Amino acid sequence: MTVVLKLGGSVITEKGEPETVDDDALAAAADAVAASDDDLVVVHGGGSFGHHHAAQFGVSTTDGTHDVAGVRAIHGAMKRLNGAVVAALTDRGVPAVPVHPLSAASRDADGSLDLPTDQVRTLLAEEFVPVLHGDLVAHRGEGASVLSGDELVVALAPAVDADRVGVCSTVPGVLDDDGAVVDRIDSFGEVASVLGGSDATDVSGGMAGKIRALLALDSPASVFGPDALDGFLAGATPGTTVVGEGHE
Ligand code: IP8
Repeated sequence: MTVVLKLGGSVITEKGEPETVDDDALAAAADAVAASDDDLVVVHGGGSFGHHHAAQFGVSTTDGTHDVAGVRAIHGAMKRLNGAVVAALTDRGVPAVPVHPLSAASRDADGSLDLPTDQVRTLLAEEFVPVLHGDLVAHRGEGASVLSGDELVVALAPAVDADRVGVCSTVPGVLDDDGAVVDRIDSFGEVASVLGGSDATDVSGGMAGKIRALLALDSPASVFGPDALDGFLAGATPGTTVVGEGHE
C-alpha cells in the first residue's frame, strides 16, 4: 500500500512562535509514521517556519519575489524544519530521505507546476521514505513563489500511484457551522460557506486552499486531526473524506 501523508505545519510547529518546533507533536507524528508498514511519502507544511518568513517578504503561491535574501530566508527556514522532521523519523528507525522541491520544481507564468517525481518514485522503490516540504519554487515572471505542501500532495499522489492520501491538520476535519465534522465533500460549493478565507499567516490558502487542491485528486483523501493519525495509518478513514469529481 502506497500512502502520501501530509503533516500540517501547524501540527508540528508552534504556529505563533517563529521557527519553533512543537517537539511533542512532532514526536507523536514520528511515532505514528514509524509504526506504519506502508510505503510512505511524507510531505510537511511550513507552520511557523515558512509562513512567518513568506508573510514578511510578501510571498504567496501567486505573488513571488526577486529578493534573494527573502528566497534564502524562506527556503532556509523550510530546510531547517525538514531537518527536524527527518531527524525525528531517523531517531525512530525510519529510512527518511530529505527532498527539497526548490531544487527541482518550477512554475510557469500561468501558475502551473512542473514537479519532477522520478527521484521520489525511485526512492520509494528502494525502500526509502522521501520527506518533502512546502517550499519556494522558481516561478516564471514572478521570481520565486510559495509551493504549498498541499500542491505537492496533489502532484505526488498520482505520480507514486498512491492508494491513500492523508492530510493531518490541527482540526479533526472540515467543520460545519455547528462545529461538527463534515463526513464527505464532493465539491467545493458544498462547503464554500463554512470554509471562508485563509488565516492571516497562512500564505497558501488555509483549509479552503487545501480542499480545493484535494478535490483535484484522483484518489479520495482524508483530512483529520493529530489524534487520528495512528488510526489513518492503520487503515481507517477518520475526519473528512474529500472525493474529487468523477469518483464514487
Ligand atoms: O504550509 C508552505 O507550505 P504549506 C511553505 O503546506 C512555505 O502551505 C514556504 C510557506
